[in-house]
Parts: sequence; C-alpha cells; structure tokens
Amino acid sequence: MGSPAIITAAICGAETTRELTPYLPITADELGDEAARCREAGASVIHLHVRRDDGTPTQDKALFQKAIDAIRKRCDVIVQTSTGGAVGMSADERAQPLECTPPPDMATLNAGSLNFGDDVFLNPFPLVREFARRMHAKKIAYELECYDVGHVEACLRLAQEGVIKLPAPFDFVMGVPGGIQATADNLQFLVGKLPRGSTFNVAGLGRQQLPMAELSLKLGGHARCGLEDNIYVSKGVLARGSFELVARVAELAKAAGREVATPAQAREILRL
Ligand code: KMH
Ligand code: ZN
Repeated sequence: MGSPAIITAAICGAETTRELTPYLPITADELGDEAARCREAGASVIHLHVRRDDGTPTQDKALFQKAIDAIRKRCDVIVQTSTGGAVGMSADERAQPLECTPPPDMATLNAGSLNFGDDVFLNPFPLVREFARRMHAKKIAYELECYDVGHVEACLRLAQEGVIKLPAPFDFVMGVPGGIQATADNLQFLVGKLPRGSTFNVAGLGRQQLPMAELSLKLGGHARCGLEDNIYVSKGVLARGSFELVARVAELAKAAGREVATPAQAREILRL
C-alpha cells in the first residue's frame, strides 16, 4: 500500500443551495450527522461552512461553535473551518470561526484574489497576512487555498516575508470560472510548483471532482470532495450527501494503491 490518502469532505460550502440539492446539510445537527457519515465513508477532514436557518451563508461564530460541537460529539474528524466564507463578506466577518473555543484544528488560508464567476473573491495580501497572524496566535494550522498558479507563488512570497511557514498543506481548487481549470496538465504544472516537503490536496469543481481526485491520488496527493464543489455522484444523479462522494474517492484511493488515512494518520501528515 502507498502512503495514506487524506480525504477532505466539503459538506456544505457557501454557494450550493437546497434548490440545487435537497441533500445539503444546513443545521448543526445536519452538519454533525453528515460529518459522521463522511467519516464512516473514509473522510478524515471536514471542511466546514455554516448557514443560517434560512440556508443563507454566514461566518457567525456562534453557528460555527454549534456545528463544531455537533461534529465533535459524533466523530473524531479534523475540523477545518472556512475563512473564505462567501464572496462579498468583510474580513472581520470571515475570520469569526478562528475565535471558537477550543479553536478549530485547521482553517483555510486563501492565498490570493480571483474572479469567482461574475463576482470577485478578494484576498489581498494585507488580509492574508492578518489571517495568518491570527492563526499562528491561536495555533490553528492552515491549508493554503490556491485557485491559480500565482497563488502558489504568492505563498512563496509570504513565506519569504515570514508570514507563513513552509512546508505546509496546499489545496489546489481547480475549475472556478476565473481560476485555473481542472485539467491533468494544469495539475501536473501546479504540483511542479510546490515547495519542497509540502503536501497537496485537490478540489476539482463540478464534473471534474472525481477525475481530479483520482489523478491527485495517483500523483501522491490528497483529495477533496463533497457538495460544496459538486452535487452529482454520476451524470445527472444527485449524491445523497457528501458521504457518497467520499465513498467513491475512497474506492479511487484503493485502486491507486493508497490506504485511506484515519484522522490520526491525517494529523501526522498535516503536522497538526
Ligand atoms: N465560498 C468561496 C468564495 C474557503 O472556504 O476558504 C470561498 C471558499 C474558500 O469556500
Ligand atoms: Zn469552502
């Protein structure tokens, strides 16, 4: 068996709606139950967003606290809170989950700005520096979210400044309209840009989710799946939850000769 593969389940996100899929978890109990199903299927990390009861995205600290507590009550996964939130949110709004107690194991650190469909997802250097500072202060590990090649290079610059420490876990988010597209060539190019010793995760959007997960696993990387990025388990068939996508990725890992990482193994790989 090759090295253990970490499966991250992005169970909610900020953009997927109940109109698109009735299987989207929204309340703390729904998020907790879905996290437990994903853990059962092979996920060791939950990438977490939260929603108000009406389904709209928020970064409200109290709602994160409730969701994290609900997850922790049910299973031992690594909780990675979003600091991206939804486009248009202020930096202070986005940073709220970092204030939960105890702090989340991990949080995303979005490495740069990009067109995000018709919107703009803003991550100017001062915001990234400030989020990194807060994460270091709370001993929260970051996953570096890169939506384009320049974002990987921005991480190198931030490391030179001493703002972030490398090696670190990277996540290549591929297929955002405005970011790098989800192709094999592009992934190989991104992997070639990785600083020595860093790990990589791949989040392919839409129909590219499972193919990009498969390629990442073959290249020695990790894989993210779930309703945040893709709602279909096969053409025209809705996944009945992120757990179905996790189960597919677990099969792909085994086919690639990789064992599926437990949360304990994932903690070691991610140096948590
Ligand atoms: N919802 C996207 C605009 C993150 O979680 O850190 C940003 C996002 C990234 O989902
Ligand atoms: Zn997210």
